[in-house]
Amino acid sequence: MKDASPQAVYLSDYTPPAYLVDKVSLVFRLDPAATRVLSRIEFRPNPDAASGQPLKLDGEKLKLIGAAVAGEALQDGEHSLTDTALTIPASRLPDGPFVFEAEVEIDPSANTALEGLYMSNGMYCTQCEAEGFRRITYYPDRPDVMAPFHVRIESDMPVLLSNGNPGDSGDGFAEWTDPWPKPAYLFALVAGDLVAAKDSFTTRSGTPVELGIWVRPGDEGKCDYALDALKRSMKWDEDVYGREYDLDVFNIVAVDDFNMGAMENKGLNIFNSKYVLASPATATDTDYENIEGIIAHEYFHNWTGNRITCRDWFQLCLKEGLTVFRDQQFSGDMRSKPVKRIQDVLQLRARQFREDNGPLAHPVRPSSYIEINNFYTATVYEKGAEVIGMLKRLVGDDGYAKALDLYFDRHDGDAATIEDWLAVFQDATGRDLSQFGRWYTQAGTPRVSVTDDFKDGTYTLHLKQETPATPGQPAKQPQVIPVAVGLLNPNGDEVQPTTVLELTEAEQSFAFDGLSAKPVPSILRGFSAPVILDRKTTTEERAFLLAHDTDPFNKWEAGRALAKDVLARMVTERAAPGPAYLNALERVARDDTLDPAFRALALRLPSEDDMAQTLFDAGVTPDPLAIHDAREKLMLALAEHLSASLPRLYEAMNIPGPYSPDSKAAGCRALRQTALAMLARLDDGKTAAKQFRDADNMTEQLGALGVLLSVGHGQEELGTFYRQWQSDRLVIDKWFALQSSTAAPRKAADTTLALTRHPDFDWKNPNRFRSVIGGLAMNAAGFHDPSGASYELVADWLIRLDPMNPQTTARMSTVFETWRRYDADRQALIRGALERIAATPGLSRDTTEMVGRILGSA
Ligand code: 0A1
Ligand code: ZN
Repeated sequence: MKDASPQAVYLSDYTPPAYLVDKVSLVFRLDPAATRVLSRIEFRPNPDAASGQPLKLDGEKLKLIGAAVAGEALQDGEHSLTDTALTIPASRLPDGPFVFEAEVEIDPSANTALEGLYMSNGMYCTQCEAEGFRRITYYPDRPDVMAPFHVRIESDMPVLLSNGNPGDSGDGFAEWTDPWPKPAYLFALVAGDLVAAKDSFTTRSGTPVELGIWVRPGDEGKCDYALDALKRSMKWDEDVYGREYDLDVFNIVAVDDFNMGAMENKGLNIFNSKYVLASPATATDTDYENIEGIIAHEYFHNWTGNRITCRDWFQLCLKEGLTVFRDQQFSGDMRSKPVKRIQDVLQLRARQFREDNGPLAHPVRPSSYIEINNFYTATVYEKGAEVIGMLKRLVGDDGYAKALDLYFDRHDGDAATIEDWLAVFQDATGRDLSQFGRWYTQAGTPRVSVTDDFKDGTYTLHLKQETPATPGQPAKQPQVIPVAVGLLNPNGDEVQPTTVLELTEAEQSFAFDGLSAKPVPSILRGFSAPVILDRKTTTEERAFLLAHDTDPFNKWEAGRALAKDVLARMVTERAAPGPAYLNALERVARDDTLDPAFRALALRLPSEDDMAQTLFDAGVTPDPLAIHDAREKLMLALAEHLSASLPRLYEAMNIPGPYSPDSKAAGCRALRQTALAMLARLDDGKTAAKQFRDADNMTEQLGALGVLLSVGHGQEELGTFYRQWQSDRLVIDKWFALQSSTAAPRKAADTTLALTRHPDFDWKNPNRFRSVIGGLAMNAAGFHDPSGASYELVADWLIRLDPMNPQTTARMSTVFETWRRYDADRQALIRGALERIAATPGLSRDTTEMVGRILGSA
């Protein structure tokens, strides 16, 4: 890990592998500190590569016991060994196919990075994406080398799992065969004292599949929802994409120590337990929603990622953008499409726009990287999904369906590229996508500015696009931007239903004629492109769209824009919130024809971070404390304005009967929670305290506790909560996160410091670390406290975690990515913290790259 001068890898340097693999056989003799891995790999020269090349196998942190080529042991001098590779010269290799065998020793118990084979709570598990397999044995660890795997696990652990279908098993061993050629990053092995929640699914062609969710004994009662989500995902992929599952078993394992959300290993998905385990008493509605989405995401990877994988890691969005797009479609179908779209856009703006407008901006398909693990980003995932949504809009639903069928037909079993993907769309639809391809190569969020005029019954929209410079990309070309537009008459009727304008030039005008009055435009309906829309407009027009727009996304967007205008004026001019906004929101709150989940979203105020970015974009240096205070005041003003209807709303959203995680019930609870937060401003938390006492589910218990803390109460309840849930790791994560993320701005650093001294602060567990340290960073005003205490605390902990777990440290360093938004004093403090991290001796390649890019020096 401790490379002195990390080297960048470039897309333009891609060369095909010198050798392909026909078959892999692995034997694992598991031992916590000295696991032996015996490999037998059938190689053959790649006909598409230059001949006579050496065999270069990746390998890190491996102790080589012995190796042989074509049955003959390698002698000293017949190979070269470095910290990262084993190389055998061509002269030592037979012409044509040959077998390579090796035995290595690894130490899973010392593996705190959670890449490769490691231990979590006494169980063995693996994480091989992106380049973890090289920590298991010597192998061409690159996604364009695909092979069938046979695995034998020898261990006295009761449950032994790997990819594919089960084979022989007996006392102390189990064998698995995966018939589908796969890259090494999809390899997985699990061994432990586990129990399964089981079910089955019959594919539409009649093949039964055994489903198992493997958890620690005691947790088997918390798998029902995940199992149900899995079966719904399997059915949905058959119905919507025509994709069937292709093995006899599908297993999921929940592990407590995991760097990311989950991993799509072939036939053996490994999940962060947070995205599997749920019961009404311990999981919130958001947890249930995340579980459904992530189970679907990993399952959908079976086709988009596993059957068709990426040629190289630059093509990561090929599998991730498409799979996110598919899981978003699925969740929209399972729940409410408009609500899902709004949630996805909120996420996109909070994570991807933030990234795209700062020092870490990079294209959906980057062209170079130092550490690939640093590119599992919102841009690759979420913007990658938006790009696919735009493609679908441009070619239409039928064109999209045809293109996807062609993609699966043409590329099944391939390691493909974005060029392959676009060629499929061109061939299936006849559309030239050369300009569209810029969405993959240009970083930055395009700004689309709009002006309009109306003359002689013709309404004209003038659109202009501009993408700001991003690191390494000073000048940008115009992109193809689908702008979905509808027009409303001043009386509120729609005169022009949604039509998609294709903005391809830097400036372009679009006319609509035959109109009797100047219409009100509803632009970028459904958020038809990931751009920032810039249009001077009035409060009245926004209130009009909030009341009348037929497009649910833009209806919500109008309310959002109103709130941002109000908040911006409260911050910059100390203006009081005006009646236009308060009355508009009152109408939403009282409109029982609207979906409660939609109303909850419409009543929710923009986050403090969102406001900071909005002000910064408008040329104002954001003061996080002023934003926090303004937001609190606006909340109070709203509460006072709605005071007559809040108790009724709170009661009306109380659904009788036992808790159910379905989206309708969750929507009611979300609106009830919004009402509770406002009520607390009026009754000093009385209703919230009662809800906390009476709650029979985690959504309401945690919701009440959060509200109590936000109005300066809840200390006693924090204790009660802790005592009740002390033995449930996932619930205690919430307990930690709530405190660091909601602490009063000036107390946030101290509160977090105290939490880090709590006996349950197991900082080596990524979930716990993220709860406490990540929670502080989410507390915008507390994180940016002018003393700099929070910056220092976060830096201290990143420095401490880095040698243990570079991946999680590097990801967490992005909390500093927005530093250039702030005033000179804060910038100096953050720079100091970042430089201190950068200067840490032996800092990992992961964190070195991230901190360097954030500082602008890499
Ligand atoms: N492919 C997984 C995400 C993932 C990526 C990297 C990991 O470790 C470095 C782990 C998981 C997904 O998209 O769900
Ligand atoms: Zn994924």
